[in-house]
Amino acid sequence: MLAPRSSLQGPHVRGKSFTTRAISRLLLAISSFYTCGSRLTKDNPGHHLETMKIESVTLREIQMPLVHFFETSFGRIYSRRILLVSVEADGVRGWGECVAGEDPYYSPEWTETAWPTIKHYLAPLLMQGELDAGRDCAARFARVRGHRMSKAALENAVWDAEARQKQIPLWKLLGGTRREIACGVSIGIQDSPEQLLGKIETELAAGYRRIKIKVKPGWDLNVLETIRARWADIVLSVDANSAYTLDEIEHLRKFDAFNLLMIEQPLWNDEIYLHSRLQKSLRTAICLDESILNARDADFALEIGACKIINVKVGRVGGFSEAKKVHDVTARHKIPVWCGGMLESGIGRAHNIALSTLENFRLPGDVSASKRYWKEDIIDPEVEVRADGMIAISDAPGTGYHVREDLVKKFTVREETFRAGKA
Ligand code: OSB
Ligand code: MG
Repeated sequence: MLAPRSSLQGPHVRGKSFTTRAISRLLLAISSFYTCGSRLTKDNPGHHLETMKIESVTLREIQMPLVHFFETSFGRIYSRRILLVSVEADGVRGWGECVAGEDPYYSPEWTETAWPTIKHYLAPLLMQGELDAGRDCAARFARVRGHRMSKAALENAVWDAEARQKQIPLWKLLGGTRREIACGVSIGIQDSPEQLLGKIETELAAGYRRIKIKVKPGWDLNVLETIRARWADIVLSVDANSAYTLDEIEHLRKFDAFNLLMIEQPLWNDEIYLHSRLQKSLRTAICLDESILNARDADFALEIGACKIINVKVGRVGGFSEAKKVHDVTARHKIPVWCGGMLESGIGRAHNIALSTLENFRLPGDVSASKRYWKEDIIDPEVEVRADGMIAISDAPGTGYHVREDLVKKFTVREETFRAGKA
């Protein structure tokens, strides 16, 4: 649109017929609209600039032992099997992490479904022709139903590459504004309440701004009693990972006695409506995690009063573009969101940090320091949380964290590369 504008400004425009001049004016108006548009998006550069060609996708499985086991209402794990993807586009490399678990317990997707889904469907779709930007991936993948964590791994790698290509921070490309983000911790079910108290003590001393504990029948009210007896005022929440049913409503009402910031996903993972029934009889805010798979779900949940807070996990909703939409829906409903975690390596963690800079991420996320999970994380620097419980946001291009390919290589147990045109 710039070319017509400069020619319209030339002398040859004068002396043309009325109609030609009217058309010229119209073109001028349109072109200055676009010029103005570019100026308005200066903080969000790169819109309608260049395209990207994804030349190859590399899939790797890494295995990393956790520093401490992690137990939820669906089981305990000691180490992680993580799928990493990297994409090559016009000489830059972008990284993404698939947050699917080792088992199909948190979600139907798991490590072994993600690999062939990416290999046979998503990677070939991604390499078909050019892309404008990371935000175009969702439409590319639309024909494949579900498999959101696999889609997110690829889409986020493209956003990562796009930010590096444009030499701007990923958080800015996403539309973030925060220069530091607040951190909480998620503490799993332990062998004993004493062990749990010890963990909480450590995390409070480290400065974390919100403690979340995992609960299930038999490890809930008794544990909350013990915690509140010791720390009456800390910001505390619980996550049930769908461990209860509506028959336990009287039991769940007893959680109201503990001044909790929220109760996360108390009921079925695939239910929203029944949470609205529960929310009506609880004072404690319900936060939905597993139930929210996209922005429509969030809109529905908020419209019927199924929750007062939403946990956004970029993998669960299928990538950064859908996560942004969920964020925008919640802002419209004036309810806060926070960024959930999936025991990510540094690559997924860095992406969670970038997402958490969006305005409506108003509560501390499950975005905590690398050293809580790993003896050695695969990024440099590792994610560090300051003594005031905040993570400082880097101004460096991309995520601001460098992927340590030597360590990735050391932890890799299988690897495969797919190239454009060879699907
Ligand atoms: O429900 O938030 C959850 C970990 C795996 C699966 C589900 C959940 C979690 C966590 C851990 O709570 C959060 C973290 O990464 O620290
Ligand atoms: Mg949860």
